Amino acid sequence: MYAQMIQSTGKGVKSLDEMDPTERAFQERIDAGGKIEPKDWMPAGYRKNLIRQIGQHAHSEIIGQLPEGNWITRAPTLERKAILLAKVQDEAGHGLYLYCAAETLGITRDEMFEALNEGRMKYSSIFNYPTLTWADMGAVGWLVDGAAIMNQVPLQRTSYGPYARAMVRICKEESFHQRQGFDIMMKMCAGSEAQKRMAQDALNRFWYPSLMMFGPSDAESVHSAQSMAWKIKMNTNDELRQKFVDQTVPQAEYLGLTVPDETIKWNDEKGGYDFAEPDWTEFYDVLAGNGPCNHDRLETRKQAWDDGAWVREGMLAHAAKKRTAKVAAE
Ligand code: BYC
Repeated sequence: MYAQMIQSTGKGVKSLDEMDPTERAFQERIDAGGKIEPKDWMPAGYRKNLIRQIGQHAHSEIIGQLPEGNWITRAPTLERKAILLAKVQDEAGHGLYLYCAAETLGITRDEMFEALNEGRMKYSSIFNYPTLTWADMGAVGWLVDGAAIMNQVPLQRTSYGPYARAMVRICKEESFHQRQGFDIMMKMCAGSEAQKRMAQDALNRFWYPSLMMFGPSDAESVHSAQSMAWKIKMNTNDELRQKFVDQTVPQAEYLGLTVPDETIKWNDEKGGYDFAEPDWTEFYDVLAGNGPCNHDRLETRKQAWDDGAWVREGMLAHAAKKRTAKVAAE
């Protein structure tokens, strides 16, 4: 059933006049800034689209631990190791809040994991790129968490209550993550020539994949129109990408690094930078499973799922035993 639920929602958005009275009341409540709670009536498409987006978001947090977890044992100092460990643990927590938020919509965590492992649910394209040097930990914090914040701060106002509330805590933690990444970049850029070259190389490799995190251009976005009407998304993909570029270019200048886009130029008229689009063929290729790390990431997740089977079975057996004991005592 949920395999069908997580398929795409079409682009067509009904006007108020085309809605039946229940749908219309629902839409008017959203338009007035009201929150939708788990037991409220909601259109099937709203539920389906939310499960898709929150589920994908949760999976991204969990898979997002892998490229950074890879560096915990190799962090250059004990302090950096402790900070990175805390950050990776935060990502696990974000995944768990988000799975809980999705569960309030009637899908189980097991169903979501199954859909991820079978490739029926996505996770952010960014995590299919490798983290090759310590500077990549800086670039991931600065750019990837920076992009995440840009996308997630508005989601604190999303119409679905459990999702909006989960985003409040997540955003606080993401701000710390972004700062620690920028701090690594500052240290590397103030270090030796070799360290500065590593920082530049990390920016070169993570710039375009970070721009891709915001999704396809608005013209190609399948879900934006309906998601914005329902306030599942608060901004379009291109709006957020533009804001991210405008925020990040001065930060790169501050670091003394060069954004790998020769066309980047401040545009007075629009009050933002003109910049080159990412290679969308590469984006769709990564989404299709052909990025440098897709195979590795999924295999690691499946292995973790299989390795954890004994824990799940043990906990279920324990819960069943407790239930039986409670019934016997009544
Ligand atoms: N990667 O109609 P569109 C983090 C898919 S976690 C993969 O524009 P939508 C972090 C999209 O799903 C960051 N797939 O979609 C964690 C759709 O396919 P389906 C995750 C992508 O949903 C640990 C199709 O392309 N953040 O930051 O309106 C450590 C058409 O796209 C991507 C969230 O998930 C992508 N980049 O907009 C550090 C935030 N882009 O589902 C950091 C919540 C698009 O029809 N999510 N697709 O098969 C969102 O805001 C929106 O879902 C998106 C995409 C902006 C990502």
